[in-house]
Amino acid sequence: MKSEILYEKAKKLMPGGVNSPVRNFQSVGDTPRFISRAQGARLYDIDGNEYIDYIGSWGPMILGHANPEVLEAVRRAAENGLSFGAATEAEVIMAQLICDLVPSVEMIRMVNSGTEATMSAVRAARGFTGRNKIIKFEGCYHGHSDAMLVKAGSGVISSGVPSSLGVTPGCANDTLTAVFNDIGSVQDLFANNKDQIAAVIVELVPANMGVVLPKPGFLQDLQRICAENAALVIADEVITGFRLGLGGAQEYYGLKPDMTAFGKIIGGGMPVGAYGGRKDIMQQIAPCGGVYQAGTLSGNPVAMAAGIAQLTKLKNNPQIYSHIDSLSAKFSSGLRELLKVTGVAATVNAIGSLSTLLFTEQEVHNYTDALTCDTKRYGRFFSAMLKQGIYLAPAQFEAAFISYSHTEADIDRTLECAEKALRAL
Ligand code: KE4
Repeated sequence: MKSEILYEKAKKLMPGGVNSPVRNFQSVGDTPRFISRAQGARLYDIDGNEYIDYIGSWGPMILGHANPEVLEAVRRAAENGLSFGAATEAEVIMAQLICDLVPSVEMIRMVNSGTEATMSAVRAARGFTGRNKIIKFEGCYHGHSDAMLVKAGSGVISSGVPSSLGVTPGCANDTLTAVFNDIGSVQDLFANNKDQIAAVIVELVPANMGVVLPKPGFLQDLQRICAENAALVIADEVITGFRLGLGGAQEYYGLKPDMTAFGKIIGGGMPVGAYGGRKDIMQQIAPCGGVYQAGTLSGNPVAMAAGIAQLTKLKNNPQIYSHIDSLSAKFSSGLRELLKVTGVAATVNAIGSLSTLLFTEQEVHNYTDALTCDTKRYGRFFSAMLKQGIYLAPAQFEAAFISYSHTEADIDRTLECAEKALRAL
């Protein structure tokens, strides 16, 4: 395969031959396919193989790849120049769009990735409260800034290293970890770190230990306990923002976080992140206040054009959400049916257009549950699906993303392939 040849060359030039660990198929024991182009719900690799794509660039491609309106907006913007390092109208339009669609966000700052968004939100929370400690949940992934790489999810779990080398004890000591869906673990941390906790950062629906659903009342209890302790809630909606609906997971669960981090969908496939929230907090950000944060390409006009086009399409066509959610429900219920008829020990966690097939006998409500998954078995399932032209996440602890370009026929075909793959396990 040309992919194999290119992979050998890539490995000599880049760690693991990739620019992001989850792409290198290590945890599924396969060879990464080098993608040449994508269209709608399809990926095409350099060997000419076609795949039904369930990654969607890890979430951004909610409309499907190469959406004509998004591409046209990028072309038009690019013809006017790629980057100015100066204020532009596009940033105002983007900021207005997000603030209109997410009521808890009164002010916002654009950055270039989800990592930058969460890292900056954490710094803002520390600056605003004058406190040092942060609570995160085991298995949640908030990007690769030092403070977040403690018992993190996504590629960190898949790499088998629960935390990263290179994160100093001083940094790690200020990151406390709680157990998702266990409100007592949060209460204990607040009791043992009185008046020291600046914020709790949480994926309202974790999707980096596989998809894990919040138990009824958990998020509401979390919000209440933070308020009682004068700590901020930072909702990491990098995946769920504009995915679970225009108002994201916070609208879905009726929450009002103090700050929210965004990424992925708001960039339409271009490098964009953002963080925002209460005006009194955001006013602490330079140049208004003493919390410094900056970025050469933040609010880049071409990236803004892509994000504005995608968000506008979503805003003007809310039926997109019922379409992707119903296809995803068909996918999840079909998988659950197949698990019954094949007797394979696995469980499906799903919400909206997100789902994960987790290869474990038990239910998965937190990080410890997720770690019972048979990742080797997932790897065999992944490879069997890939051979049939179905491109799932190349790691157990990720999500499958359905886009507006997927069809009923795609789901039917995927389920046929899944039956063959499950029976061959
Ligand atoms: P980025 O820095 O990768 O744009 O965003 C970091 C991030 C923050 N918060 C959440 C909830 C996230 O899921 C992510 C990144 N997601 C992973 C996939 N699980 C990106 C894929 C990758 O690391 O290559």
